[in-house]
Amino acid sequence: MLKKLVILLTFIMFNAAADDGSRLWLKYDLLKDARQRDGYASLIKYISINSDSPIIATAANELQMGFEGLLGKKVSISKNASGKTGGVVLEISADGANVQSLMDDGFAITAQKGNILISAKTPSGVLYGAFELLRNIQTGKSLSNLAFTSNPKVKIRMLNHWDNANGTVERGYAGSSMWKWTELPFRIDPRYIQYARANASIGINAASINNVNASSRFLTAEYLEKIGAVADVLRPYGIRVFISVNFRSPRTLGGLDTSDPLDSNVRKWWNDKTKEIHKYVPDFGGFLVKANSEGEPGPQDYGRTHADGANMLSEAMRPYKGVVIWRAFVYKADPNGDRFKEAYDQFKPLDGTFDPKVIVQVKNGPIDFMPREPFHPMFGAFPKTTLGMEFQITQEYLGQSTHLTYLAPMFKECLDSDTYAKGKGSTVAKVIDGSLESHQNSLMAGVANTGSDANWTGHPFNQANWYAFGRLAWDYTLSSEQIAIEWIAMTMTKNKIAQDKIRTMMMQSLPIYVSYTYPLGTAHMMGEGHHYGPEPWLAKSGRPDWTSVYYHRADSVGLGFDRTGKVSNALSLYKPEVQRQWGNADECSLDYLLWFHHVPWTKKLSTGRTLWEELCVRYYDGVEQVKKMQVAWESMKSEIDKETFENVEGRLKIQKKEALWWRDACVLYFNTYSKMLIPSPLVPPTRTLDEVKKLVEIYHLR
Ligand code: GCW
Repeated sequence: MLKKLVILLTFIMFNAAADDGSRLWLKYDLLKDARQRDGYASLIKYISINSDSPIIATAANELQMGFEGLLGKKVSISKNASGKTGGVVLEISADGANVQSLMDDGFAITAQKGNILISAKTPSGVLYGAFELLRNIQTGKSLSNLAFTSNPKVKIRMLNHWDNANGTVERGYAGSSMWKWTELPFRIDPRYIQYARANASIGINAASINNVNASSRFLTAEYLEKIGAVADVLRPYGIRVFISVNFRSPRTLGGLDTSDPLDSNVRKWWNDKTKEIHKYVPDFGGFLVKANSEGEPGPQDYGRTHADGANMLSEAMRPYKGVVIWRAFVYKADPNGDRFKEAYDQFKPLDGTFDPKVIVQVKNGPIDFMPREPFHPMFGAFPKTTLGMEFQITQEYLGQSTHLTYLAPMFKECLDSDTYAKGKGSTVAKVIDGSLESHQNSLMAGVANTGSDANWTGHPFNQANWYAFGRLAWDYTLSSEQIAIEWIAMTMTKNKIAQDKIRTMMMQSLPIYVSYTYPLGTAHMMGEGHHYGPEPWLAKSGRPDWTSVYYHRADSVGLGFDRTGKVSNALSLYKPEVQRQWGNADECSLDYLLWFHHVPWTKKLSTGRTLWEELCVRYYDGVEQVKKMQVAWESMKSEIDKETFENVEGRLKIQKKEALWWRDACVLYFNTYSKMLIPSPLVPPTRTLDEVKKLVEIYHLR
């Protein structure tokens, strides 16, 4: 009897195994509704392929695995079996009717002659179509009368890993690096394959595998062999590998006495090195370069320009398909300047001088991935240069791995912004997809949030940001809500009521985070170095533009950085329509107000409250909203996997504690300038500013 009980308990324990999140949105658990399952199964009896491409094999195997999990049915794969009905037919076709409107990676899914036909011009297109079909089943969509075509908006859809050779990850909050450099090339961690599947499932087709603060080590033969092994794993998933390079490599690695981009020996060194890279990685994606930024070497060290540097590398890449991605994240330390304008000013004279193979990668905003930034003024102002987008998926300034913040609305806010470069409708999205100025290349990059944590991203909800990035790089017209709905259904729960509640939480999460950290267009007030928690009083740092006071400019009169003609005039970098949108403090959206104006504490805003009152209300409201998120989450306990539930529950507790920390720090600190009462019915913080300042030490962040 006892033995039977033990067996039963063991059975229950193993079958109710908690979900560690490692399967991401590709869970493929058996659909609970038998009728629905049978409905799908009746349409899917076999998988047919018409090619030996390894990518097609990936697609067929993925479908087979997905059908087995979701439908509980083993479906065979056979070659050229499309004559029968009831098949999922994967078809590469150069010119069939289905593929006529398709770009290279695009696909069509159609119901034809009793089969589900996935057609594309390229193997990658078929792979993306296969994942789309699986997503349809995972999210419970009907498969009858399928007639669906999809093309990616952007050609290079890329993750940038800021991973170091020693296993650390710059701004990584999910454990250490997922790349095991000491084991490569001999041992291939199975997680590389899971990573590749996850990326392919959302259309990501490129990855730069090392930190942009790059070590030359990655260009040694030893490391190139390791990188080659990674590329071999990613290739069948349609993903190309890029390498971040250190501009000084000809000196540090090649033994030359200069890295001057106009020096013939330096150019030869890069040409030879690029050739060598292609021996290990024949489909090498290209170089990613951070130069003359935050102490990194670059062409300016030799009196040369960014274009000189980038064009030297593109010359080396000329015989090959890949590109050169040159980052525009540059800024000089000038206490009297405005960092907002730096990249624009340095790059503007170079528009038209970059080789067509060069893509200049621009962060979404002019400062640095702040929770809310106006779109970067370079977008729309560089007609002759291919500009790519750099978003940050890892949440350096957005609560890292402990605050729930769904970033799709932030990505969208930037992409949908109108630059007015060629009149109304010249959105940032149209700049970076190349359509506005008819550029051949296009790029959307996201700084990855993946690490060695079992669930890849630390906070379970951070997975949604990886997912949303990929989906938007494929199609930025998708709504944030739609993407959240998909992700929740595949990842979190099948219960409709819980799905709605989670969607609401996700959609509100960014505005909530902004309320208790950076309301009304404030920026850059986080703890020094680690960038976690509040430190609005930070006045001394290695550089003036690494302090907080440089940005918020609080004084006895008011708060905010005047970027109108009266002070920095950064607004003048935008087109007149955009200047009008933000240039007048009475009309500027409150979300952006303090980005552009120094506003008196006593000024009445459109809400009817003074600036000081509005600031307090937002900080306090942010905290209250976090409490509401906690209540909402608790109400879903029975519908969420236990491990995931408790994981999020714990992180929400941290978020509440730290929202209070932000609120008290900022309200108490700004109060020393405004000298106004915290408006009732808000209750003043129970701790003093000095006590809050000490928290930085208590949190061991220094
Ligand atoms: O946001 C800042 C980060 C640095 C980063 C840099 C960059 C890779 O604090 O850690 O360095 O931006 O984007 O180059």
